[in-house]
Amino acid sequence: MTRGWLVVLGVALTATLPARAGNLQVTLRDQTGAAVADAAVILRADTAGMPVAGSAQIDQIDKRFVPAVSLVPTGTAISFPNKDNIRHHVYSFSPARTFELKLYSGVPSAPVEFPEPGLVVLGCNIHDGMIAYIYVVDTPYAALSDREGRATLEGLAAARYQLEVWHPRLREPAIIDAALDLGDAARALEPVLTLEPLPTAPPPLE
Ligand SMILES: [Cu+2]
Repeated sequence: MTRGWLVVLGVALTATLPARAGNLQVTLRDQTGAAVADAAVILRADTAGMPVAGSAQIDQIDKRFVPAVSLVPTGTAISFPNKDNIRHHVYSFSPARTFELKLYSGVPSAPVEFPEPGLVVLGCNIHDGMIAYIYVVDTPYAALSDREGRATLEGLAAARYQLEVWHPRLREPAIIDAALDLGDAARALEPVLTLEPLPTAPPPLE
């Protein structure tokens, strides 16, 4: 095999690759400079397509929901195992998904599906302090920030995206950039969020 032939082959392979993908790293801080964990960093684009639904789990341990914040794609089925030796009564009155798992121990027989995008706030009818958040998104490009306030979105097709951030301490999702051009390069952004006090209880069961 000659060297010239190898060079030609390399050019041909490059030409058949799809548009190259970029990465976005977002580091979130609040108005005091503290890192913001458990924020949903979301990119939307008309060309993004729909996410792949999966499954998830939210446990009840020591009268707390674990994890307290979940980010899931639309269509995800979530199970709610009760790992305490007392009964819980899990409910949501959020418009994106209203449901009730009446007083139970152990693992409910069926998981709960979340077909609509939006915020779902969970409570327990027995324990007022129990609260958790499920943020359901209809885009494949979303990630929760870690303890350092960092979220990385990889494999992004070159496009113009709307960048949103949601967090339990934001009254509504913050639009960080309505027309963020992401090409094939890596980008890093460091938005500052103005956070409100954390709610201490979910909306009451009526
Ligand atoms: Cu409970």
